[in-house]
Amino acid sequence: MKIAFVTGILASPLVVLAQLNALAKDAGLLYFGTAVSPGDSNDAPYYRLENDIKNFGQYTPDNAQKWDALQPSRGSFSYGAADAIVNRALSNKMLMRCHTLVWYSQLPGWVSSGSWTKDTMTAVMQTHISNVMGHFKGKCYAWDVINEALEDDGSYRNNPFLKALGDSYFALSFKFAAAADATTKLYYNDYNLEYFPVKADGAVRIAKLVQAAGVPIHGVGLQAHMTVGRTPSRANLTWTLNKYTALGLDVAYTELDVRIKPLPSNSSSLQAQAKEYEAIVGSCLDVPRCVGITVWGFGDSHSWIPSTFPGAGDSNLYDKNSKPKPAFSSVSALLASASGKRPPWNTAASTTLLTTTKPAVATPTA
Ligand code: 9MR
Repeated sequence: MKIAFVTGILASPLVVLAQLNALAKDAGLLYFGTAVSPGDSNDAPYYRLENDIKNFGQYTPDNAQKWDALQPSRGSFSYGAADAIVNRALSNKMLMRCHTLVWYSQLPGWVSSGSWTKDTMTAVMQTHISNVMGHFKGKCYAWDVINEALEDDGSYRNNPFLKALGDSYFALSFKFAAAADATTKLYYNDYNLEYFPVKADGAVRIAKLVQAAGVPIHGVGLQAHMTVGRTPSRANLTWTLNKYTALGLDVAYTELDVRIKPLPSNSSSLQAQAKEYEAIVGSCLDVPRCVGITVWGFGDSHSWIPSTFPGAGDSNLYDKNSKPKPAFSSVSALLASASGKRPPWNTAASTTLLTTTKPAVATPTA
């Protein structure tokens, strides 16, 4: 039995130890993880927490494994920054969620501005996926094979892959991924699935297309970039997660943060944020095939939010000085209260590949 809390002279407030991952595992999840960036080492208190396996058991590189970082020019692969993160995770005995292979954003110019036919795009995707996954083979617990292929209305996002291949690029990407590394979980990953049922159904459609092609897909990642005051209830979030588990898939929250607007935050917005983090983590606990939770950074000075959503911020579990916020305490308390209520995550039980008996999708020849 782990000691989760140190109480002061009075029972409240609780001073919570940094044990998110240990608590999550006791509660039956596989990990509690965080996005990491090479620059994190410049902030010593933050970096100490990041490297503490009691607090984080899984890393996702925030940018280091994106196409523009790994294959900036055609045929020339550059793995240094990503290797540093993957090797650090493995030497810390942490899991890696690897991110991401086929995504419209952070593509190098030679892909985004190229003019592609069905065959040439197929070859480019296959080369990228097989090189990258081959390089990291055996080191990634999961890969986000396709990221953000949907618009909020559930339609397919126009991108160079859709343009060249139509909706056949979904199954093709997963097919190339499965061929490159059969040891990893293959995920479709997107944002706003929590907010928009039509978008959530779009991800169901994509998963079904992949399954119908006889190609493995193991999970759907819900990014969970949330906004205080707008986060759906725990029951509503659970309902969304179950859309994917009903297809035999795992689910995970892959990029969680809950931004506050207006700033500065105050005790009431921080308390509301704590409740909303609790609803999200609670929904994962409620779904047996919810594997784990990854936050997209954990300190308010390490966040993508202020530059992307001016006027919003303070979205993380720790403040700008890496001190725990109310959301950290509420998540820790919730995980502690769930200790032993689910069996420990059984990786073997989640390896069923749901494919149909249809013949494998044909690869257009280049
Ligand atoms: O955290 C990443 C940030 O540093 C980049 O500027 C941004 C550019 O698109 O990408 C961020 O990560 C994104 C992730 O890869 C996919 N989902 C949305 C994340 C936040 O934009």
